[in-house]
Parts: sequence; structure tokens; C-alpha cells
Amino acid sequence: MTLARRTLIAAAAAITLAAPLASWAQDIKPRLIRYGYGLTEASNSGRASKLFAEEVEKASGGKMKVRTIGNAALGSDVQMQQALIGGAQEMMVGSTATLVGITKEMAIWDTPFLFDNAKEADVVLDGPVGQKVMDKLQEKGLVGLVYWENGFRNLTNNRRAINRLEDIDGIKLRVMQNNVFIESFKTLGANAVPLPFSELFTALETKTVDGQENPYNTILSSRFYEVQKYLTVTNHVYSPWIVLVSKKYWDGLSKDEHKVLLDAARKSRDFERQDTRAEADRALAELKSKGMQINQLAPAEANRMREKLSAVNASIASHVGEDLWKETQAAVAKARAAK
Ligand code: TK8
Repeated sequence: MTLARRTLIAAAAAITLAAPLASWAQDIKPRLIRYGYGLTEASNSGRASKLFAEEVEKASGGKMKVRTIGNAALGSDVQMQQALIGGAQEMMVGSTATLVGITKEMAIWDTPFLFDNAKEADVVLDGPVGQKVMDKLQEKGLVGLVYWENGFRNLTNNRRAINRLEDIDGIKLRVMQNNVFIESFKTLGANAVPLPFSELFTALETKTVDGQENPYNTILSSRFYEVQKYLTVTNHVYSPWIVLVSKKYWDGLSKDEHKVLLDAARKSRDFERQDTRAEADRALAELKSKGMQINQLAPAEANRMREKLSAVNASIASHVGEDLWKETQAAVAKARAAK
């Protein structure tokens, strides 16, 4: 047999074999979902991500597998969002605030003092306004499944206790990569420095920045108490997380697979909120025992802060659109009245 002929036969065999092999491999190979997040495995987002992965695997009978990867090992929020849009990564959970550059309507959640308590946040985020904002992501290549609780944000720094608004003056404060946060903290007199979360610990440790703001849970799980002395309870904004899927990936899944992901995401949301709230209740005492000096902003100062920050409302409204602004205000008012 000539070499050419042998090659031809081999090629033909490869073709006839390849087709059934490929479809067989598709049937048994679990759909692998690379799912990233920014915090540690031992954090609230780590625990809920693990539960999500377990639920997906259970509900799909092992056909879908979620590999959760924490510590921003797949990249910062912004980098992961781009990977999802491009189809290089399937899922992530991160702050809504870091999505504003992609979907401007997300900035509505950055409104200072929008919610008075977590219950109001749940009602509005899980209601029609929350869904509407989430659905805006689709035109940008992302599918939002559910909102989780990051939590009410509080200030930490290494310079001094914040007793009066003026104490914020000149503090180099890391903020999320988001214009509302930059504007808010400039308004309060801080020197606002936008940085990805993944660079924050080092920035605090090396004193590149003096302080930051995040919920108690994160200050604890990311060990910021090791590099921050003062914690001031401000609750200046409620920060949601959002569970995202790459639209490119989503569009290739079946209806049943969509349901598996959505059901698991809802279970993870319910678990996550409960877990986060229970942890937040314990966190202040724990942070104190780790050596942080904690103070509550006195009501009069908190009011001054609230008033000062209301100056950013107009720019948020024009950024997200007056209609969405009004709808959100109405939804909050309704949730508040219903309690
Ligand atoms: C984690 C971030 C974090 C957020 C921040 O990736 O950046 O300060 O609060 O939770 O999304």
C-alpha cells in the first residue's frame, strides 16, 4: 500500500470514528462551569458559592459541575465580567457597583442611604425594579440570576477615629471602581482612590491608602483588622452582590439547564442572606476582640453625612434615568410602608 493510500484510509477512519465519539463525549462529559469570586473561601460569598455548586451538581445528576474559584484567582470583578462577556469564563459573583461601567442602571444601588434595613433591600432587589435592572445586563452579554447580600458598608482607616464628618478630610480612601463611590467620598472630603478589591489588602498593608469601606463580614474574612485600626459604623450604603452567567454560555444551555442554575442560585441567595446576617451580628464583637477600635457615628453626625451625600443623588438620577430613579424611590417607599 502506498503511503498516500494508507493516509487516506486512516483519515477516513478518523472521520467515521470522530463523529459518534464526539457526541458520546458530550453526553457523559459534565458541563464544567468556572465560577469565580473575589473573597476568600472562608467568607460568606465562599460558603454560598460552595452551596450553589453542590445544588447544581445534585439537581443535574452530576451532568453540570461548578468549579468555584475564590480569592480573585480568576481576576478582579471587572476582569471576570469581561471574561464572561467574551465567553472565556462561565460564571461569577461580584458587586453590582463594579458593573456600572457596563450597565449604567446598576448605579441605582449605589445611592447612599437608599435602604434603611436589609428587609427593604430584599423586597426591592427581588421585586420588579431589581429584575428590570438585572435584565439590562443581557444586552451587554451577561445574565444576572439573583442578588446576594454584600451588606451595609462601613468605614475603616488607619489614621484616626471618625467622630465628626471633618475627620474624613484628606483620608486616602480606597473605593470601588465606580463613579458614584468616587463622587460620594470626594463629597465627604476624602481622597478617593479607586482600586480593585484584589489589590486592597496590599494597598492597606503598604499604606498606599489609609482606609477603605466594606461590610463587617468582609473586614473580618479578608483580615482587614490586621492592617486597619479604626472602624466607624456608618452604614452609608447597602451593597448587593449579583450572581452572573456569561450570556454566550447561557444561550448554549437547554431550558432544563437554565432551571437548574436558576433554582440553585435562588437557594444560594436564601442561604447567603441568612448566613451573612448571622455573621454580621457576631462580627463587631469579633473585630473588637481582634483589636479594632470601633465607634458608632453619633446620630447628629450621621445626619450631616446623609445630607451631604444627598448631593450625589441628582447625578445618580441623571445617570440611570429619571424614570428608574422615581420607580426605585416609589418601590422603597412602598417597602418601607409595608413593614
Ligand atoms: C469582591 C468585591 C467586594 C466589594 C469591594 O470581589 O470591592 O469592596 O465589596 O465584595 O466585589
